[in-house]
Order: sequence, then C-alpha cells, then structure tokens
Amino acid sequence: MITLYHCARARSFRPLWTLEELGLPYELKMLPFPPRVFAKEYLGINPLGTIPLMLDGETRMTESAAIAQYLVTKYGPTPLAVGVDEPDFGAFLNWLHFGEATLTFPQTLVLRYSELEPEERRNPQVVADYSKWFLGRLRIIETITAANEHICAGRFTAADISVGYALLLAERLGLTSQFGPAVTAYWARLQQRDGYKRAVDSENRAGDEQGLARRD
Ligand SMILES: N[C@@H](CCC(=O)N[C@@H](CS)C(=O)NCC(=O)O)C(=O)O
Repeated sequence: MITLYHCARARSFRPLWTLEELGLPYELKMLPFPPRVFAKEYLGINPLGTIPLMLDGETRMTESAAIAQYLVTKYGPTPLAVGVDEPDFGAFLNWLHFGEATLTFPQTLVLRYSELEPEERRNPQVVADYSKWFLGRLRIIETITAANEHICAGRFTAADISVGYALLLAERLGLTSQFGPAVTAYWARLQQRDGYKRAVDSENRAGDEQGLARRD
C-alpha cells in the first residue's frame, strides 16, 4: 500500500491527484502546515520536514513532480505517462519539471513574504517581484494552451498535473485575475476532471477524519 503524507492544498496534491487519476489504493496521512512546526514528530519520518513524503515498499520520495513521474511510470501503462518512443517524451519531462521548478518556486516566495512570515518580516517588494516572475514564466503556458487542450502529447498527462498544481497555488495567492484567457480556460478544464475532483474530496475527507481544518 502506498502512503502519502500531505498538507491541504500543498505540493503533495500532485501525487494525490496522480493517485486518483490512476485509481490506485493509498493511505493519506494529513499533517498541519507547516509540519516542521506543528507536527514535530514528522521530522522522525522525514528529516526534511517537507511534504510530500511518499512511501511505497522500500521506496521513499519527497519531490512532488518526481513522485507523479514515478507513479505513472511504475503503475502504467497509462496515457498519463509519455513513453520514451513518443515524439513528446522530452516535452513531457520538460513541462512536468517546469511546473515545480519554474512555476511553483517563485510562488512560494510570494506565499512566504505575504502570509507565512511574522508581520515585521513580510516584504511587499518580494511579493510583487516574484508574482511578476511567475506571471512572466506563465506566458509560455498561455501560448501552448491557446493552441492545445493539454500541455503536451495531445492528451492529459502528469505534466498537466504538475502545471495544474502551480495554477491551484496561484489561485490560493489571488493571482488568477492576471491569467491570460487560455490559461484561465485550461485551469477551468483541469478542475472539471473527475480525478481532480476525487483528489479534492479525498483531501477534505481525510482532513475531516483526522481532525484537521480545511485550508482555503
Ligand atoms: N520541490 C519539492 C518542495 C517540497 C516543499 O518544500 N513542500 C512545502 C509545502 S508545499 C513544505 O513542505 N513546506 C514546509 C517547510 O518547508 O517546512 C516538491 O516539489 O515536493
């Protein structure tokens, strides 16, 4: 049985969404955010203190895009993976990792310096600069989704899950009004997927059962 450690609406949503799209059984362990502060015992399981942590037998992984790649590769064949023999294999890996490394990282600075730091350490300049950074990098997704329903390979893949999570975080940060029309429509399409809805339900259910408040 796969075990996934998760905080509501955090990057661990990528593996959760992937598990739901694949219909795999898993155990979801919800943690308060940040676990490093509010669930110190978690450091004994994951010394990094970050989520996700996915356990699958002897396999331990802590990178959300890599876990999505692992799941679709190991538990395929599935259309969510793009094979090495397909023309879009490179594009698949590129956008899968772009979703985290390029689209999510700048937003974590926005989150940190607008909400998570104590009042006296908040920094509107960092928030403005890294919001702009994110929106600048998002232009390439606007171009792609203006011409394509999905990011690559002509179908829904784990790369859409990776980019989709960055859009979920942007929504939480109030950046959606600055999305272009194609990204707005793409994000709406992603949220209509049954797999996405099941992941949201699963997170809410596990949070309720484990006594954790839902996060907006
Ligand atoms: N690159 C990693 C980042 C993991 C990460 O930093 N997760 C955040 C939540 S989204 C976290 O655990 N933050 C709490 C902390 O740093 O203490 C991934 O994609 O999974």
